[in-house]
Amino acid sequence: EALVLNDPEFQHEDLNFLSRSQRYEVAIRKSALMVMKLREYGIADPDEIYWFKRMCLGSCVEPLGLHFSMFTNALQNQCTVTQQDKWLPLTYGLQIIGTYAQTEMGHGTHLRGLETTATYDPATQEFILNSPTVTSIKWWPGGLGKTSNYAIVLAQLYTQGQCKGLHAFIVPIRQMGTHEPLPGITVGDIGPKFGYDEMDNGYLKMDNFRIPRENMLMKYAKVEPDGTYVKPLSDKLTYGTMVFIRSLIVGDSARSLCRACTIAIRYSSVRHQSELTPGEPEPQILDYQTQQYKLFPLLATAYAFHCVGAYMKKTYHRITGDINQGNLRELPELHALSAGLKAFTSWTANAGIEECRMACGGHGYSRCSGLPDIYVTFTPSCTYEGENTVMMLQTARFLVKSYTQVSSGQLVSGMVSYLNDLSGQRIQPQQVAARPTAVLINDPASLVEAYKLRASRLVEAAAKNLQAELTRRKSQEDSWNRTSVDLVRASEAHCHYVVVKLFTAQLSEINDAAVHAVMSNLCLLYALYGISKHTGDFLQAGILTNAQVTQVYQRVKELLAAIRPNAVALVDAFDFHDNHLGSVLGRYDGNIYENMFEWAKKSPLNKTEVHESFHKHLKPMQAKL
Ligand SMILES: Cc1cc2nc3c(=O)[nH]c(=O)nc-3n(C[C@H](O)[C@H](O)[C@H](O)COP(=O)(O)OP(=O)(O)OC[C@H]3O[C@@H](n4cnc5c(N)ncnc54)[C@H](O)[C@@H]3O)c2cc1C
Ligand SMILES: *[C@@H]1O[C@H](CO)[C@@H](O)[C@H](O)[C@H]1NC(C)=O
Ligand SMILES: CC(=O)N[C@H]1CO[C@H](CO)[C@@H](O)[C@@H]1O
Repeated sequence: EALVLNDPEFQHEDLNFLSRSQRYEVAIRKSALMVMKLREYGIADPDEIYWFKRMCLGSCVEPLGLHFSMFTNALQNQCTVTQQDKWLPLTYGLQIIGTYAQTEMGHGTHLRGLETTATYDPATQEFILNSPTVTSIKWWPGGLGKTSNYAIVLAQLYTQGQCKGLHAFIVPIRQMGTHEPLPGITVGDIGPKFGYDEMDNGYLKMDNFRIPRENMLMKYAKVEPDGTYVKPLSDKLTYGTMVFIRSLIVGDSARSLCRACTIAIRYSSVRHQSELTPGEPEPQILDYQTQQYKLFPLLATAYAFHCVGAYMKKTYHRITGDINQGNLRELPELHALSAGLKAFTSWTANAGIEECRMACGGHGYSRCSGLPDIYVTFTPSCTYEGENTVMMLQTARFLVKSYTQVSSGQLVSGMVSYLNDLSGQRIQPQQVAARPTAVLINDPASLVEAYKLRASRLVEAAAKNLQAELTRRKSQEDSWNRTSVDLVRASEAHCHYVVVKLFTAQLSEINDAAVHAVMSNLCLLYALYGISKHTGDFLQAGILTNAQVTQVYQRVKELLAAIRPNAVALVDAFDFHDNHLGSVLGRYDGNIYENMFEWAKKSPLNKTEVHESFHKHLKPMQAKL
């Protein structure tokens, strides 16, 4: 942080008063500078690169982001050694700036529906790339519009008259040196979006554009010079990159929610409004119970997701380690876990950021709060790298499969091992309901049990509904569609259980008694608040009694009061530098009002005392009426 903060070349700029084109330029300038500084300082550790980047770019979205992530990753993982020797040095040296062009105007989720073609011509040993329809135009890839000179293009491979499905090709799109689009290539920016102003998400249309045979990424599948197609040994491994990025999104969800909570909680301790007792001074808005009820469960969620993000990262590295040793046993679980938790955490964080914004009243709507920016930058995480509903359904597929295994007498392992208890009636919801309420609402371990029972009930219900649809002699696909609402619900319950479990497990790693007490309250609040929002599930399955639910509501309110004295310290502990937070409302020093006024003065509308439109339009109107 200090390297960037003390560097005059990285002077913090407020993007809010700039046009899209200017914002793009700022982001490119910072990215270029960042790349040079990384080299200069010799920063190579991935975590250090991550934090250095975040500081350099501030709240900018990184137009080179796809180059460093998906593009480089695809080359590293899907190229032969010869191809790596050719492309990687150019990529590391940024002579090649690349992006990952998969999505088309007509298809994103459904990869088999992609229409771009790569037809092999043995006469010249080239692939001919075409975008045959409007809907086949590549649409959305980050950095494609203006920044990149290369793209990994996903296209349907045709050779010897047969379609061999989707394959990846490395495609030059702009001339080295001049950066002019190559003949046969139409490329540009897709226009303004909900956010991502600095990012040139782009379009790409290819007309009989020829690339050498060697530009197909051939580590797994191959096309020989005569056009013979060689199948990949296993197609399971090509998921690697996606799983990696999804596991990172879990950590991003935590960080974005941490930022939003920092702003809303700090502001709520500075803002005074209304009165509780007539004649008394206005209280801090953080001292209204309803305000605490909005913000503290989110604070608890931010801490919970922080644990989950760390767990995902660790698990990814452990299981990919095994995979590299040839052990694929845990790959399905890793896939299901990363898909489900990506969706669960990003949906929750997305809604939470907006809740934080509204909790800041009118000033939350100003861009000076930083909250609109956090929201629009974060919200596409719910869509890209696997649309969330689709992700939840993938997790559900794994859950149903595990349930079926258990039903047929097999045991399952890992996070779904609770399903083992479903066979032989070993599950008894009464066990939780029978616990003294005073124990239940103060004991995270009992609450983990309750969430576990809820998940197993909902997985079972979804699996049984699916079975019932199937026995009505519907097709597999039709039955799946007609059960998908239940399936998503089951996945959500499973993920919720995983989060409560991981957060609870984290408590035992805290040695300091005072910290332990505070974190226990947060963990209890997370678990109890979740129950209070899903009471139907817990009552319907007989996991909790009516009386217990009443106690849960009561305990949630007590916890709000218990957390209040530490609330500001708990967000300060996230340790966001003011430059990184980019929020007048969330300033560390709390000097909000003076700085809001200074901020507003920077508005370009204030350049002149009288705006020209007064003379052009208002004055003539006044004269005429
Ligand atoms: C900011 C941003 C950056 C992006 N960057 C890139 C990039 O760099 N490279 C790239 O290639 N792409 C990129 N994309 C595209 C992104 O990957 C896709 O938008 C994403 O995969 C979702 O696909 P889609 O748009 O086809 O949504 P759709 O699939 O059309 O989703 C629309 C709705 O249909 C539902 N739906 C779809 N299929 C099913 C199903 N099987 N079952 C139930 N419901 C279903 C979804 O749940 C959703 O509600 C980016 C997108 C954004 C917004
Ligand atoms: C999927 O299910 C819904 C709701 O039951 C139904 O309206 C729809 O027609 C089904 N879709 C297909 C493609 O069968
Ligand atoms: C950008 C700009 O010129 N801002 C001006 C807006 O108006 C205030 C006075 O109200 C000036 O101080 C700012 O410089």
